[in-house]
Amino acid sequence: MQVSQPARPSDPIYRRDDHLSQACKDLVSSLPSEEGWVATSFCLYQGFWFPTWLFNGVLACQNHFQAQPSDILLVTNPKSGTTWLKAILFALLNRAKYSDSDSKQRHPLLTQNPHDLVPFLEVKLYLQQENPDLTTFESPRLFATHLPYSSLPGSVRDSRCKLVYLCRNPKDMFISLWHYVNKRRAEEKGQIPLPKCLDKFCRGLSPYGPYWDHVMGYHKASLEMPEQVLFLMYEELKEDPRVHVSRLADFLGCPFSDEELRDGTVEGIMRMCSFDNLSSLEVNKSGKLWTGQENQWFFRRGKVGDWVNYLSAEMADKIDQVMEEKLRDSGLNFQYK
Ligand code: PAP
Repeated sequence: MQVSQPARPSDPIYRRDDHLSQACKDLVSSLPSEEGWVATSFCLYQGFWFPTWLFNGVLACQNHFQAQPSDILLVTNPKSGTTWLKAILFALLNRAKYSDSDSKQRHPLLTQNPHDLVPFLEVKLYLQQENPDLTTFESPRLFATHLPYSSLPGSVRDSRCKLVYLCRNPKDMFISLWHYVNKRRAEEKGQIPLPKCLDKFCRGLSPYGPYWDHVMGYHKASLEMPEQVLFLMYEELKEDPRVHVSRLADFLGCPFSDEELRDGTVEGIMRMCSFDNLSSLEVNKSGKLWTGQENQWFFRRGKVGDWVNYLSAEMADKIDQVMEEKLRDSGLNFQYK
């Protein structure tokens, strides 16, 4: 197993892989591996690059998660707007509970980070425990995952539960990832150089990458099974939240009533989940996740097109070209350049 840096007991879990079970160690050592972006390496598993520290969670989730038909799974490639969509889905599904002004003030999103309200399967529940007890989750259960479509636990496809996929312009996603990775690296390692990262990204070497295969897997599934998979784009959600949050509500079988459409319920959800609101809350300024990551790392700028501040024209072209080549024939194109 290739590990870029020996683990220290004080390192957070995402910089170590000494917690891996023997079965995971055996698997990982049999897989092609490459230097990771933070500390542990990436391993090519089922056609995608996974950070090795996650393998306990990935395998346990694939082996043990039993999806129910009423489950809702939020899926993203990292840095595509996961935190935002977690907040929106939570607020949407629980809107009846927090509709009057008293209960609005007790809204869980005001005091808890969206990652604590909507847990990841392989990055939390199945990483903490091999077979966690999920019976305390109320139906419809709301979970998140970054797993590629082809690597989802079999029960997800068999149960026909709902999947909501959020996709983001690859250049903004890449820049967001680069910033985030730098926060997770040990101080003495310094920043990972942007050109080095770009080169890896364009070779498909990013967490859960290749990015294009991740996106295409869910896009294809959404075309084949529109009742089961909804494909959304971060930029469209920003541009026209009313339309896309309504689409989301329709897809989940909880459409907005005429009264809700008139009384500003949709706008209220978007206000609650806005970058400005969430990032200004004390919990998101000072809190931490179970992994030790700071909640504020999930709120950087939340803008469309921020990549222009970091990528040269040549670097941007490199991403455009690889995306164009890989997505040709897929029917999917990123209008938000
Ligand atoms: P994850 O996949 O690791 O959970 P994710 O939430 O997808 O992370 O990525 C964070 C990005 O979403 C950040 O983008 P940026 O680096 O380009 O700024 C973050 O700012 C953005 N984000 C977080 N919350 C919101 C929000 N409420 N509205 C819009 N964007 C948001």
